[in-house]
Amino acid sequence: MTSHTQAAEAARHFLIDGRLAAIAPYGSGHINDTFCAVFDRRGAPARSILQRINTAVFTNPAALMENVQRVTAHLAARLADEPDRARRVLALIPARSGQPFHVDAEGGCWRAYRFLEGARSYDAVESTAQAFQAGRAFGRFQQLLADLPAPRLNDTIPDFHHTPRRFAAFEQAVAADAAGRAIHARAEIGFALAHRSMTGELLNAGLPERVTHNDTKFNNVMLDEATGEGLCVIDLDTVMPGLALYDFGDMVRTTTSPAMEDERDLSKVDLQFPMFEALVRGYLSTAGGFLTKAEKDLLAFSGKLITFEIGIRFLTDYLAGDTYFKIHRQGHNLDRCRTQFKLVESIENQEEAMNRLIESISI
Ligand code: ADP
Ligand code: GN1
Ligand code: MG
Repeated sequence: MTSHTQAAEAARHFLIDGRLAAIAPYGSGHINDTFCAVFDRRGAPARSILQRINTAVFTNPAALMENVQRVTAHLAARLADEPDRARRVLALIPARSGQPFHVDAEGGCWRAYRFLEGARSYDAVESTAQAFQAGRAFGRFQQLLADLPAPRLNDTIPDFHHTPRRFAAFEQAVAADAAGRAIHARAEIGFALAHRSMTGELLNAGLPERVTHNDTKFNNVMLDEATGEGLCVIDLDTVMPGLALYDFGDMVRTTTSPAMEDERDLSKVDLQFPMFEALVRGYLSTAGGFLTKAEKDLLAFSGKLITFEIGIRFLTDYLAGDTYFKIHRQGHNLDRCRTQFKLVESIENQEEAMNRLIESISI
Protein backbone atom coordinates (compact mmCIF):
# COMPACT_ATOMS: atom_id res chain seq x y z
CA MET A 1 0.00 0.00 0.00
CA THR A 2 1.28 3.42 -0.94
CA SER A 3 1.87 5.76 1.97
CA HIS A 4 0.76 9.33 2.37
CA THR A 5 4.41 10.42 2.43
CA GLN A 6 5.18 8.67 -0.86
CA ALA A 7 2.15 10.35 -2.47
CA ALA A 8 3.13 13.79 -1.15
CA GLU A 9 6.66 13.32 -2.45
CA ALA A 10 5.38 12.24 -5.86
CA ALA A 11 3.00 15.23 -6.07
CA ARG A 12 5.98 17.64 -6.10
CA HIS A 13 7.12 16.21 -9.42
CA PHE A 14 4.12 17.37 -11.45
CA LEU A 15 3.51 20.70 -13.13
CA ILE A 16 0.97 21.85 -10.59
CA ASP A 17 1.00 25.42 -9.25
CA GLY A 18 0.85 26.20 -5.56
CA ARG A 19 1.82 24.58 -2.28
CA LEU A 20 0.63 21.07 -1.40
CA ALA A 21 -1.88 21.59 1.44
CA ALA A 22 -3.39 18.10 1.81
CA ILE A 23 -3.32 14.69 0.18
CA ALA A 24 -5.56 11.71 0.91
CA PRO A 25 -6.59 8.35 -0.61
CA TYR A 26 -9.54 8.73 -2.96
CA GLY A 27 -12.12 6.54 -4.70
CA SER A 28 -12.74 2.81 -4.47
CA GLY A 29 -10.83 1.26 -7.36
CA HIS A 30 -9.48 -2.28 -6.99
CA ILE A 31 -6.16 -1.83 -8.81
CA ASN A 32 -4.36 1.53 -8.66
CA ASP A 33 -3.71 3.76 -5.64
CA THR A 34 -5.63 6.98 -6.17
CA PHE A 35 -5.11 10.20 -4.17
CA CYS A 36 -6.75 13.59 -4.16
CA ALA A 37 -4.12 16.31 -3.71
CA VAL A 38 -5.17 19.80 -2.64
CA PHE A 39 -2.86 22.65 -3.56
CA ASP A 40 -3.05 26.10 -2.09
CA ARG A 41 -3.06 28.63 -4.92
CA ARG A 42 -2.71 32.09 -3.36
CA GLY A 43 -5.23 31.16 -0.68
CA ALA A 44 -7.65 29.23 -2.92
CA PRO A 45 -7.70 25.40 -2.83
CA ALA A 46 -7.21 23.57 -6.15
CA ARG A 47 -7.55 19.79 -6.43
CA SER A 48 -5.71 17.26 -8.59
CA ILE A 49 -5.91 13.48 -8.92
CA LEU A 50 -2.66 11.62 -8.36
CA GLN A 51 -2.37 7.91 -9.11
CA ARG A 52 0.25 5.30 -8.53
CA ILE A 53 -0.12 2.78 -11.34
CA ASN A 54 -0.20 -0.84 -10.22
CA THR A 55 2.80 -2.15 -12.13
CA ALA A 56 2.20 -5.74 -11.03
CA VAL A 57 -0.99 -5.54 -13.12
CA PHE A 58 0.20 -3.10 -15.80
CA THR A 59 3.68 -4.36 -16.51
CA ASN A 60 4.48 -1.81 -19.24
CA PRO A 61 3.46 1.59 -17.83
CA ALA A 62 5.16 3.50 -20.68
CA ALA A 63 3.01 1.70 -23.26
CA LEU A 64 -0.05 2.27 -21.09
CA MET A 65 0.64 6.00 -20.78
CA GLU A 66 1.23 6.25 -24.52
CA ASN A 67 -2.31 4.89 -25.02
CA VAL A 68 -3.72 7.33 -22.46
CA GLN A 69 -2.00 10.27 -24.15
CA ARG A 70 -3.22 9.28 -27.62
CA VAL A 71 -6.77 8.60 -26.46
CA THR A 72 -7.16 11.79 -24.40
CA ALA A 73 -5.65 13.92 -27.20
CA HIS A 74 -8.03 12.40 -29.75
CA LEU A 75 -11.07 12.87 -27.51
CA ALA A 76 -10.07 16.48 -26.76
CA ALA A 77 -9.78 17.22 -30.49
CA ARG A 78 -13.12 15.58 -31.27
CA LEU A 79 -14.83 17.57 -28.49
CA ALA A 80 -13.10 20.89 -29.21
CA ASP A 81 -16.34 22.65 -30.16
CA GLU A 82 -18.49 21.33 -27.31
CA PRO A 83 -19.56 23.53 -24.44
CA ASP A 84 -17.86 22.61 -21.15
CA ARG A 85 -15.29 20.58 -23.10
CA ALA A 86 -12.69 20.70 -20.31
CA ARG A 87 -14.94 18.52 -18.14
CA ARG A 88 -15.72 16.03 -20.92
CA VAL A 89 -12.28 14.47 -21.25
CA LEU A 90 -9.58 13.50 -18.80
CA ALA A 91 -6.53 15.74 -19.01
CA LEU A 92 -3.10 14.51 -17.95
CA ILE A 93 -0.87 16.89 -16.03
CA PRO A 94 2.73 16.30 -17.20
CA ALA A 95 5.57 15.63 -14.81
CA ARG A 96 8.14 18.42 -14.36
CA SER A 97 10.56 16.24 -16.34
CA GLY A 98 8.31 16.68 -19.36
CA GLN A 99 7.33 13.00 -19.27
CA PRO A 100 3.68 11.94 -18.95
CA PHE A 101 4.50 10.12 -15.71
CA HIS A 102 6.98 10.25 -12.85
CA VAL A 103 9.03 7.31 -11.58
CA ASP A 104 9.93 7.58 -7.88
CA ALA A 105 13.04 6.31 -6.11
CA GLU A 106 11.43 2.92 -5.44
CA GLY A 107 10.36 2.50 -9.05
CA GLY A 108 6.74 3.52 -8.41
CA CYS A 109 5.01 5.03 -11.48
CA TRP A 110 2.84 8.07 -10.88
CA ARG A 111 0.58 10.20 -13.05
CA ALA A 112 -1.65 13.19 -12.41
CA TYR A 113 -4.99 14.26 -13.86
CA ARG A 114 -6.83 17.54 -13.74
CA PHE A 115 -9.65 17.21 -11.21
CA LEU A 116 -13.14 17.06 -12.71
CA GLU A 117 -15.03 19.48 -10.48
CA GLY A 118 -18.79 19.35 -10.07
CA ALA A 119 -18.99 15.71 -11.13
CA ARG A 120 -18.93 12.42 -9.23
CA SER A 121 -18.98 8.67 -9.67
CA TYR A 122 -21.25 6.16 -7.89
CA ASP A 123 -20.36 2.66 -6.75
CA ALA A 124 -23.94 1.48 -7.29
CA VAL A 125 -26.60 2.68 -9.70
CA GLU A 126 -29.50 4.59 -8.17
CA SER A 127 -31.95 5.31 -11.00
CA THR A 128 -32.91 4.51 -14.58
CA ALA A 129 -31.75 8.01 -15.53
CA GLN A 130 -28.24 7.10 -14.32
CA ALA A 131 -28.30 3.80 -16.23
CA PHE A 132 -29.27 5.71 -19.40
CA GLN A 133 -26.47 8.22 -18.88
CA ALA A 134 -23.86 5.52 -18.34
CA GLY A 135 -24.89 3.72 -21.53
CA ARG A 136 -24.92 6.95 -23.48
CA ALA A 137 -21.51 8.08 -22.22
CA PHE A 138 -19.69 4.79 -22.83
CA GLY A 139 -21.37 4.45 -26.26
CA ARG A 140 -20.22 7.95 -27.15
CA PHE A 141 -16.71 7.09 -25.96
CA GLN A 142 -16.59 4.19 -28.43
CA GLN A 143 -18.10 6.37 -31.15
CA LEU A 144 -15.53 9.15 -30.70
CA LEU A 145 -12.64 6.69 -30.78
CA ALA A 146 -13.83 4.87 -33.88
CA ASP A 147 -11.60 7.09 -36.03
CA LEU A 148 -8.51 7.03 -33.82
CA PRO A 149 -5.62 7.14 -36.33
CA ALA A 150 -3.24 4.15 -36.66
CA PRO A 151 -1.23 2.52 -35.21
CA ARG A 152 -3.26 0.06 -33.17
CA LEU A 153 -3.26 0.87 -29.44
CA ASN A 154 -0.97 -1.15 -27.17
CA ASP A 155 -2.51 -4.16 -25.43
CA THR A 156 -2.01 -3.06 -21.83
CA ILE A 157 -3.17 -6.46 -20.52
CA PRO A 158 -3.13 -9.11 -23.25
CA ASP A 159 -6.24 -11.32 -23.41
CA PHE A 160 -7.96 -9.15 -20.82
CA HIS A 161 -11.45 -10.30 -21.86
CA HIS A 162 -10.48 -13.68 -23.30
CA THR A 163 -13.06 -15.58 -21.27
CA PRO A 164 -11.80 -19.10 -22.16
CA ARG A 165 -8.30 -18.14 -20.89
CA ARG A 166 -9.86 -16.64 -17.76
CA PHE A 167 -11.67 -19.95 -17.32
CA ALA A 168 -8.45 -21.93 -17.76
CA ALA A 169 -6.79 -19.75 -15.09
CA PHE A 170 -9.73 -20.46 -12.80
CA GLU A 171 -9.39 -24.24 -13.34
CA GLN A 172 -5.68 -24.00 -12.55
CA ALA A 173 -6.44 -22.09 -9.36
CA VAL A 174 -8.88 -24.82 -8.30
CA ALA A 175 -6.29 -27.52 -9.00
CA ALA A 176 -3.53 -25.66 -7.15
CA ASP A 177 -5.76 -24.55 -4.27
CA ALA A 178 -2.82 -22.41 -3.14
CA ALA A 179 -4.61 -20.91 -0.14
CA GLY A 180 -6.51 -24.07 0.86
CA ARG A 181 -9.83 -22.31 0.27
CA ALA A 182 -11.50 -24.49 -2.37
CA ILE A 183 -13.42 -26.23 0.38
CA HIS A 184 -15.15 -22.92 1.23
CA ALA A 185 -16.17 -22.27 -2.37
CA ARG A 186 -17.61 -25.60 -3.49
CA ALA A 187 -20.93 -24.16 -4.65
CA GLU A 188 -19.27 -21.34 -6.59
CA ILE A 189 -16.75 -23.70 -8.22
CA GLY A 190 -19.66 -25.94 -9.25
CA PHE A 191 -21.54 -22.97 -10.70
CA ALA A 192 -18.53 -21.90 -12.71
CA LEU A 193 -17.86 -25.39 -14.08
CA ALA A 194 -21.49 -25.75 -15.14
CA HIS A 195 -21.20 -22.61 -17.26
CA ARG A 196 -18.04 -23.48 -19.17
CA SER A 197 -19.82 -23.98 -22.49
CA MET A 198 -20.67 -20.30 -22.97
CA THR A 199 -17.14 -18.96 -22.45
CA GLY A 200 -16.09 -18.97 -26.15
CA GLU A 201 -19.30 -17.58 -27.64
CA LEU A 202 -18.35 -13.93 -28.12
CA LEU A 203 -14.90 -14.78 -29.46
CA ASN A 204 -16.39 -17.21 -31.97
CA ALA A 205 -19.07 -14.83 -33.24
CA GLY A 206 -16.81 -13.07 -35.79
CA LEU A 207 -17.40 -9.61 -34.32
CA PRO A 208 -15.34 -6.57 -35.43
CA GLU A 209 -12.39 -5.35 -33.38
CA ARG A 210 -12.89 -1.77 -32.16
CA VAL A 211 -11.23 0.63 -29.73
CA THR A 212 -12.97 -0.17 -26.47
CA HIS A 213 -12.69 0.83 -22.83
CA ASN A 214 -12.81 -2.66 -21.33
CA ASP A 215 -13.55 -1.55 -17.75
CA THR A 216 -16.91 0.20 -18.08
CA LYS A 217 -18.06 -0.30 -14.52
CA PHE A 218 -20.47 2.33 -13.37
CA ASN A 219 -17.96 4.12 -11.15
CA ASN A 220 -15.75 4.74 -14.18
CA VAL A 221 -18.08 7.41 -15.54
CA MET A 222 -18.36 10.81 -13.89
CA LEU A 223 -21.88 12.24 -13.73
CA ASP A 224 -22.51 15.98 -13.56
CA GLU A 225 -23.59 16.82 -10.01
CA ALA A 226 -26.07 19.44 -11.19
CA THR A 227 -27.70 17.75 -14.19
CA GLY A 228 -26.86 14.03 -13.79
CA GLU A 229 -25.43 13.97 -17.31
CA GLY A 230 -22.75 11.34 -18.03
CA LEU A 231 -19.95 13.84 -18.50
CA CYS A 232 -16.66 12.05 -18.69
CA VAL A 233 -15.41 8.49 -18.99
CA ILE A 234 -12.42 7.85 -16.73
CA ASP A 235 -10.04 4.99 -15.83
CA LEU A 236 -8.43 4.65 -19.25
CA ASP A 237 -5.79 2.02 -18.38
CA THR A 238 -7.50 -0.75 -20.31
CA VAL A 239 -8.51 1.24 -23.39
CA MET A 240 -7.23 -0.98 -26.19
CA PRO A 241 -8.50 -3.06 -29.10
CA GLY A 242 -11.49 -5.14 -28.05
CA LEU A 243 -15.12 -5.94 -28.72
CA ALA A 244 -17.89 -3.37 -28.22
CA LEU A 245 -19.72 -6.03 -26.24
CA TYR A 246 -16.98 -6.27 -23.62
CA ASP A 247 -17.97 -2.73 -22.72
CA PHE A 248 -21.70 -3.25 -22.93
CA GLY A 249 -21.45 -6.48 -20.91
CA ASP A 250 -19.62 -4.73 -18.08
CA MET A 251 -22.24 -1.97 -18.12
CA VAL A 252 -24.96 -4.60 -17.63
CA ARG A 253 -22.92 -6.07 -14.79
CA THR A 254 -22.68 -2.81 -12.88
CA THR A 255 -25.65 -0.70 -14.00
CA THR A 256 -28.70 -2.95 -13.81
CA SER A 257 -28.64 -4.14 -10.18
CA PRO A 258 -28.81 -1.56 -7.38
CA ALA A 259 -26.66 -3.74 -5.07
CA MET A 260 -22.99 -3.05 -4.38
CA GLU A 261 -20.49 -5.38 -6.01
CA ASP A 262 -19.66 -6.91 -2.60
CA GLU A 263 -23.21 -7.03 -1.17
CA ARG A 264 -23.62 -10.00 1.20
CA ASP A 265 -27.41 -10.06 1.09
CA LEU A 266 -27.86 -11.75 -2.26
CA SER A 267 -31.61 -11.11 -2.26
CA LYS A 268 -30.69 -7.54 -3.20
CA VAL A 269 -28.82 -8.64 -6.31
CA ASP A 270 -31.12 -8.78 -9.30
CA LEU A 271 -31.22 -7.44 -12.85
CA GLN A 272 -33.94 -4.81 -12.77
CA PHE A 273 -35.57 -4.74 -16.16
CA PRO A 274 -36.27 -0.97 -16.26
CA MET A 275 -32.57 -0.33 -15.51
CA PHE A 276 -31.57 -2.64 -18.34
CA GLU A 277 -34.02 -0.95 -20.72
CA ALA A 278 -32.64 2.50 -19.82
CA LEU A 279 -29.06 1.26 -20.25
CA VAL A 280 -29.81 -0.22 -23.70
CA ARG A 281 -31.60 2.94 -24.82
CA GLY A 282 -28.73 5.11 -23.62
CA TYR A 283 -26.09 2.93 -25.25
CA LEU A 284 -27.93 2.66 -28.56
CA SER A 285 -28.52 6.42 -28.62
CA THR A 286 -24.80 6.85 -29.29
CA ALA A 287 -23.52 3.42 -30.42
CA GLY A 288 -26.61 2.31 -32.35
CA GLY A 289 -25.34 3.91 -35.55
CA PHE A 290 -22.17 1.86 -35.87
CA LEU A 291 -23.02 -1.47 -34.22
CA THR A 292 -23.60 -4.39 -36.58
CA LYS A 293 -26.66 -6.63 -36.35
CA ALA A 294 -24.50 -9.44 -34.96
CA GLU A 295 -23.35 -7.16 -32.14
CA LYS A 296 -26.88 -6.00 -31.35
CA ASP A 297 -28.12 -9.60 -31.27
CA LEU A 298 -25.58 -10.44 -28.57
CA LEU A 299 -26.10 -7.43 -26.28
CA ALA A 300 -28.04 -9.35 -23.63
CA PHE A 301 -25.71 -12.35 -23.86
CA SER A 302 -22.68 -10.11 -23.33
CA GLY A 303 -24.13 -8.98 -20.00
CA LYS A 304 -24.33 -12.58 -18.85
CA LEU A 305 -20.88 -13.51 -20.14
CA ILE A 306 -18.94 -10.52 -18.80
CA THR A 307 -20.66 -10.80 -15.41
CA PHE A 308 -19.66 -14.47 -15.35
CA GLU A 309 -16.12 -13.61 -16.45
CA ILE A 310 -15.58 -11.07 -13.66
CA GLY A 311 -17.17 -13.58 -11.26
CA ILE A 312 -14.61 -16.25 -12.14
CA ARG A 313 -11.82 -13.65 -11.85
CA PHE A 314 -12.92 -12.84 -8.28
CA LEU A 315 -13.20 -16.57 -7.52
CA THR A 316 -9.76 -17.26 -9.01
CA ASP A 317 -8.26 -14.53 -6.86
CA TYR A 318 -10.01 -15.83 -3.76
CA LEU A 319 -8.60 -19.31 -4.42
CA ALA A 320 -5.11 -17.93 -5.12
CA GLY A 321 -5.04 -16.04 -1.80
CA ASP A 322 -6.10 -12.49 -2.89
CA THR A 323 -3.09 -11.50 -4.96
CA TYR A 324 -4.76 -9.30 -7.62
CA PHE A 325 -7.78 -7.28 -6.46
CA LYS A 326 -7.52 -5.08 -3.36
CA ILE A 327 -9.57 -6.57 -0.54
CA HIS A 328 -10.88 -4.90 2.61
CA ARG A 329 -12.11 -7.90 4.59
CA GLN A 330 -11.73 -11.67 4.79
CA GLY A 331 -13.61 -13.48 2.06
CA HIS A 332 -14.07 -10.23 0.14
CA ASN A 333 -13.34 -11.77 -3.25
CA LEU A 334 -15.70 -14.66 -2.52
CA ASP A 335 -18.46 -12.20 -1.62
CA ARG A 336 -17.81 -10.36 -4.87
CA CYS A 337 -17.91 -13.62 -6.82
CA ARG A 338 -21.26 -14.52 -5.24
CA THR A 339 -22.93 -11.29 -6.34
CA GLN A 340 -21.68 -11.83 -9.88
CA PHE A 341 -23.01 -15.37 -10.06
CA LYS A 342 -26.34 -14.30 -8.57
CA LEU A 343 -26.62 -11.67 -11.27
CA VAL A 344 -25.77 -14.26 -13.96
CA GLU A 345 -28.72 -16.33 -12.72
CA SER A 346 -30.96 -13.30 -12.76
CA ILE A 347 -29.93 -12.55 -16.36
CA GLU A 348 -30.55 -16.18 -17.35
CA ASN A 349 -34.09 -15.87 -16.01
CA GLN A 350 -34.77 -12.73 -18.03
CA GLU A 351 -32.65 -13.25 -21.11
CA GLU A 352 -35.55 -13.92 -23.50
CA ALA A 353 -37.32 -10.73 -22.48
CA MET A 354 -34.03 -8.81 -22.72
CA ASN A 355 -33.55 -10.07 -26.28
CA ARG A 356 -37.13 -9.19 -27.23
CA LEU A 357 -36.61 -5.67 -25.92
CA ILE A 358 -33.43 -5.19 -27.95
CA GLU A 359 -35.11 -6.49 -31.08
CA SER A 360 -38.00 -4.08 -30.61
CA ILE A 361 -35.67 -1.11 -30.10
CA SER A 362 -33.16 -1.80 -32.85
CA ILE A 363 -35.49 -2.45 -35.82
P1 ADP B 1 -9.03 2.80 -10.34
O1 ADP B 1 -8.26 2.32 -11.54
O2 ADP B 1 -8.33 2.48 -9.09
O3 ADP B 1 -10.46 2.35 -10.39
P2 ADP B 1 -9.93 5.45 -11.19
O4 ADP B 1 -9.13 6.10 -12.27
O5 ADP B 1 -11.23 4.85 -11.62
O6 ADP B 1 -9.00 4.40 -10.42
O7 ADP B 1 -10.19 6.54 -10.05
C1 ADP B 1 -10.79 6.18 -8.81
C2 ADP B 1 -11.91 7.20 -8.47
O8 ADP B 1 -11.33 8.51 -8.37
C3 ADP B 1 -13.01 7.32 -9.53
O9 ADP B 1 -14.06 6.40 -9.33
C4 ADP B 1 -13.46 8.76 -9.40
O10 ADP B 1 -14.47 8.89 -8.43
C5 ADP B 1 -12.21 9.49 -8.92
N1 ADP B 1 -11.54 10.17 -10.04
C6 ADP B 1 -10.68 9.63 -10.94
N2 ADP B 1 -10.22 10.54 -11.81
C7 ADP B 1 -10.79 11.72 -11.45
C8 ADP B 1 -10.69 13.08 -11.93
N3 ADP B 1 -9.91 13.39 -12.97
N4 ADP B 1 -11.42 14.02 -11.28
C9 ADP B 1 -12.19 13.72 -10.22
N5 ADP B 1 -12.32 12.48 -9.72
C10 ADP B 1 -11.63 11.48 -10.31
C1 GN1 C 1 -10.96 -3.64 -11.65
O1 GN1 C 1 -9.63 -0.69 -11.58
P1 GN1 C 1 -11.07 -0.96 -11.37
O2 GN1 C 1 -11.45 -1.11 -9.96
O3 GN1 C 1 -11.91 0.05 -12.15
C2 GN1 C 1 -10.51 -4.50 -12.83
C3 GN1 C 1 -11.69 -4.74 -13.76
C4 GN1 C 1 -12.81 -5.43 -13.01
C5 GN1 C 1 -13.19 -4.58 -11.81
C6 GN1 C 1 -14.21 -5.27 -10.96
C7 GN1 C 1 -7.29 -3.71 -14.61
O4 GN1 C 1 -11.37 -2.37 -12.12
O5 GN1 C 1 -11.30 -5.58 -14.83
O6 GN1 C 1 -13.93 -5.62 -13.83
O7 GN1 C 1 -12.03 -4.29 -10.98
N1 GN1 C 1 -9.43 -3.82 -13.54
C8 GN1 C 1 -8.34 -4.50 -13.92
O8 GN1 C 1 -14.79 -4.37 -10.10
O9 GN1 C 1 -8.19 -5.70 -13.73
MG1 MG D 1 -12.00 2.90 -11.63
